[in-house]
Amino acid sequence: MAEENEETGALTDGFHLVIEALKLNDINTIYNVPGIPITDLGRMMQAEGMRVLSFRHEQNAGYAAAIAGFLTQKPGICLTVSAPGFLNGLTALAHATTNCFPMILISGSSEREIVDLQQGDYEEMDQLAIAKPLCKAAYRVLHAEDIGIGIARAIRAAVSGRPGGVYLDLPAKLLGQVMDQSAGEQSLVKVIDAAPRQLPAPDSIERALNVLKGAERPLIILGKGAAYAQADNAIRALVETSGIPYLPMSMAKGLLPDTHPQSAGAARSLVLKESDVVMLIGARLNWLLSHGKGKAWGTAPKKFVHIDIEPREMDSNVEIVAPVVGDIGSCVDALLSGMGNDWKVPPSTWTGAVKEKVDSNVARMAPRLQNNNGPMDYHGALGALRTIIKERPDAILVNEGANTLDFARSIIDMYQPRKRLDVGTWGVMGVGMGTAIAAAVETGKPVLAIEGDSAFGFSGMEVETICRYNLPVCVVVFNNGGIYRGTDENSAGDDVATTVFVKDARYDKMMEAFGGVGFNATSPNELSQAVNAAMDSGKPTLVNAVIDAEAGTESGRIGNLNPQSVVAKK
Ligand code: OXT
Ligand code: ADP
Ligand code: MG
Repeated sequence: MAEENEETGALTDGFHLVIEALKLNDINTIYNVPGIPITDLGRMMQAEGMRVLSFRHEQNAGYAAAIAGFLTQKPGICLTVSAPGFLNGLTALAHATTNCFPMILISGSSEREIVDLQQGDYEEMDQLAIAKPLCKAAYRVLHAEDIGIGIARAIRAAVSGRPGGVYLDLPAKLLGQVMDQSAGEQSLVKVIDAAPRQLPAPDSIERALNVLKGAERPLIILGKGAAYAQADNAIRALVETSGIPYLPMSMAKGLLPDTHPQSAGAARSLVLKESDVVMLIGARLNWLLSHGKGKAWGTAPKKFVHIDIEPREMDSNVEIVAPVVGDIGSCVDALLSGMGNDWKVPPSTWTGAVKEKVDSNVARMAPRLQNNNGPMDYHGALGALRTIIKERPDAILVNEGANTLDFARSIIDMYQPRKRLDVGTWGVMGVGMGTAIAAAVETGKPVLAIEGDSAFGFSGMEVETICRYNLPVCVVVFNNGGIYRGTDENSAGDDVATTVFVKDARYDKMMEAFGGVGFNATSPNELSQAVNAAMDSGKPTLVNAVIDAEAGTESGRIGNLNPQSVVAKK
């Protein structure tokens, strides 16, 4: 606490003001890697009752903070040292911004006077300038009396409007700056209504309802913005009252249970092609939706209704005939009340055709999920894990990889909102362990992380972190010996092919090295037993799932994005 000084009265300093400003705004969890100049800040935070989780690499701490923001609607905080630590955290900050997750990267920095004259300070870098293009806002605080306002600005910038990443630069000198304690207390700011509701204009609602009324083959697409908004009951009511089939984007799965009769998840191609009116709720028409045009969308003319908090998202790729700008909760409420009691559900020729396609795709997949082959294929292994999630619907599923991601997305049904956390808008590998750790810390729920062996390698060292904090995380590494497959060969030399890893690797031993539980599973039955035991015990566990090295395909479901050389391959 503040030191007593007989002449000037009680004093405080930058360290304490940062801590008090965060606590005043209900921010109590920090994801960090210690070092100069923030080691003592972490220690003091812990001493003041905050939860400070130390990672092995800032990128993983950053991914943890990003997903914490998605899960809680409060900015997740990642705390790093200067230059290299800051840069390690920056990928996650950019990822948070890209995915519209609220996060604040707080980094210590070197002496401004030396940095600006480029005189070679310890870890010298103009961090503010570097962060700026990669986040929503970037601030630097130079005076202790501005810490309160700086943190308030960072919080509001992260969560208001379209959420995103914010950078906050805290020079080393600032932390040690001293000021009068009561003036310090008065300088702190409690952010009131950090993400104010944004009501849609009534005429935009009327316009949207008119477009929907004229539809013969309407479709709702729910994106992760809808999951973030935590307007779960209203969204469900809108879908059910409208009678419109809906397609969940990956992280919106479970907003309504995937087994819901209106889910068109298993008829994706059909509904994109055949629909005539599409209402997007918290989903962008980016690459994941083929930009709203082209082959995936068929030749039938489309009209788009778009609900989003960010006005500039409208017409980003195609014309939006009914833009509805506002927060999803308010927009969905307004649409619902505008529908009234005499809303006409879509023709059964449309809903029946969608249902028929869903049923036939589900039935076609079902027998493949039953196989008990060893080594496992994706369907057998994921069939076993699908049952586990069905029986434990409140567990959180973390998922990354290529084939491991794409097969898991369509095979594993989700039943509750915000339970599926994955690679997001960039398809980034490496989010796995940070995401799993934050999911366990923020929700207290058991976590099942289904990881390609390549994907896992990006953050694998964090199994030590999982063991250190004894988190209820079960990691299943889909070990097919490589990126996409383990079978590529290099015909030109002794090095193995670029996509291939050490054969018969035992990732389970990594977890054992830190006191967790390791299993090697060679069949779906073994996998099921091992994962059930892990989920029952809540002990940190890693299951090495031996997958047929030939089972995957290049880049999973997005192989079409690979450029093709015009010169034949050797
Ligand atoms: O309707 P149709 O007939 O089309 O059928 C669809 C659905 O209707 C149907 N379906 C169902 N059928 C039956 N039952 C049910 N329940 C059901 N549900 C759905 O199934 C099909 C498919 O449905 P889906 O998936 O919804 O539809 P589709 O067409 O695939 O959707 C399109 C997309 C684009 C929305 C979707 O594919 C998608 O979301 N894709 C995301 C892809 C992605 O992000 N991939 C990750 C990146 S790949 C690559 O970049 C990798 N790298 C490079 C790298 C990266 N990424 N990052 C960094 C930091 N460095 C490098 C690397 C290194 S992946 C990778 C590692 C890979 O190796 P691993 O070892 O980790 O993994 P393995 O591959 O396993 O070895
Ligand atoms: P997905 O990848 O699932 O399709 P995207 O990340 O592309 O989802 O889209 C999420 C969208 O949700 C963003 O355009 C973002 O502005 C929007 N969004 C996030 N939170 C809210 C909210 N509370 N109200 C309205 N829109 C939101
Ligand atoms: Mg693999």
